Amino acid sequence: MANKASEAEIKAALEQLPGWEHEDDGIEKAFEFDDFKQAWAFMEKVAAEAEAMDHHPEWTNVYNKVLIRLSTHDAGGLTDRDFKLAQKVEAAV
Ligand code: HBI
Repeated sequence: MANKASEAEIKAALEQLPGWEHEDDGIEKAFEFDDFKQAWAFMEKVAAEAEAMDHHPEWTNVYNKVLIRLSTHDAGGLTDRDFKLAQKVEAAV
């Protein structure tokens, strides 16, 4: 799926990604950790996966919370790359 995902494809992909929500042209999930050190360790893992994929999250971190938003800017919406990175994010928790 190199092109923008259809609503049906998005729905099917999100069934495999508990907690992720479709917002506008992306998917989002908020993560909470015990402290900043754990949040940062998680972000380091996700950053390495993102760089390896050449696909990068929009994210914010406040102390122990990390909000991640994934969207394929080049395609103007969601693609398989977002769902693949979301799976890697889940594996990094
Ligand atoms: N990351 N989320 C996201 N979406 C993109 O379209 C994207 C990216 N990282 C790199 C990238 N595109 C490159 O293909 C170029 O746009 C530099």
